[in-house]
Amino acid sequence: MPKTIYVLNGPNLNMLGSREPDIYGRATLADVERLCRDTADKHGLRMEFRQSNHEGEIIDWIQQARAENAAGLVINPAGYGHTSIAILDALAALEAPIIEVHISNIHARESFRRRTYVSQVARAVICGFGIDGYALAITGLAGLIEAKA
Ligand code: CA2
Repeated sequence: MPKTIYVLNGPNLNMLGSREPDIYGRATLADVERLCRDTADKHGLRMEFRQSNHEGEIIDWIQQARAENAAGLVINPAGYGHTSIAILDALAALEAPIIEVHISNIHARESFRRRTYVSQVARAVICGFGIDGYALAITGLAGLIEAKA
């Protein structure tokens, strides 16, 4: 049975490709999903790919990942990474490895973007590689999952 990973995306990422191409590039969220699916397939992993503008819905999906014994989780929490203790609490209850991704280099932008609560519980953090960061995150996650098997 293939192992399942979750790839979760926070608020406004549904707008990728439509604005601010200098910061976030021109790829759409559908392009990100395709890249993630190709990468997950390459590693024999099943993938749930989701995006929400609602904090509670993201928390429900993190709890679902836990209930379904997901092998790992990649999250771009977007703005919620900088603000949401509730998402941090949900992630902290997950035993599976968590990889945090940001498309932009959050350390080279406004100072409020430098701190993310999610980083406290992430096994690894990738930022600044554009959407390729998602493929790097899934590849890294696959290595951790294999090492554990
Ligand atoms: O760089 C990232 O991936 C971010 O997580 C993106 C968030 C931002 O709040 C984080 O600090 C860094 C914003 C997502 C909004 O994405 C848009 C993309 C295109 C047009 C409008 C918004």
